Amino acid sequence: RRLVLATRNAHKVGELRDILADVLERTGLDLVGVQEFPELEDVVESGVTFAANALLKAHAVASATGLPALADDSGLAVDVLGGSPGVFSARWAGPAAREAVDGAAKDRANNELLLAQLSDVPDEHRAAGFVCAAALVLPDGTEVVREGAVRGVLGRGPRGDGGFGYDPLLVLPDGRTLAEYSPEEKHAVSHRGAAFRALAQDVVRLLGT
Ligand code: ITT
Repeated sequence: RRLVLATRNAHKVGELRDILADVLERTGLDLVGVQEFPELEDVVESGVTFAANALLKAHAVASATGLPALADDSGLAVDVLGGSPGVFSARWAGPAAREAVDGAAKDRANNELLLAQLSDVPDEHRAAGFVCAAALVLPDGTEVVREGAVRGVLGRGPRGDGGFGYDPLLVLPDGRTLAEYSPEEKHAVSHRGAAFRALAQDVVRLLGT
């Protein structure tokens, strides 16, 4: 039995294969990517919350494929910016991010813009966190969303080579950025780890044999 992962972000695919490894083994479900369905169209992420966008993506893929679908909508919320970039995290640098030739260049453009916007913000006001909404939608329309979050402070420059996106900027309480964590360490504390470990129980309840 197949479960479709409704994301085009290769980093999310890699992280979710790790985070969901146990539940996939337990249920015998086979996680397949959206690239196996070339007819699928891109979903317009018009929601104003992570949960709304995760549901939009999962519903689109579940109804187009007739298979249960999982989606992740996530981003960085900066306190002093009132929660921005939020649902706009992937495209915060706008044209600069769009013109970037690869994902890493796009991440760099987003990170540089955010650091420039916060250059005058003192250390005590640099609190921020990642948020993830994890959605499961079945072809009959049944839907579940679970959320997870991780908090830290934004550094003044990137540090570390792991992870993706804004990971090199978010300094956790132990003084390391998420990009300085191993994948296993990141999943243990991350917004995505928390959201999908919670959703894994719904996968077992709704799709387990
Ligand atoms: P899909 O919609 O296809 O899943 P996307 O990358 O466009 O891919 P989002 O709209 O959810 O996904 O945007 C997520 C962005 O938030 C992502 O591109 C990063 O900039 C940031 N982000 C999310 N999770 C992150 C993480 O674990 N570490 C660093 N940055 C993260």
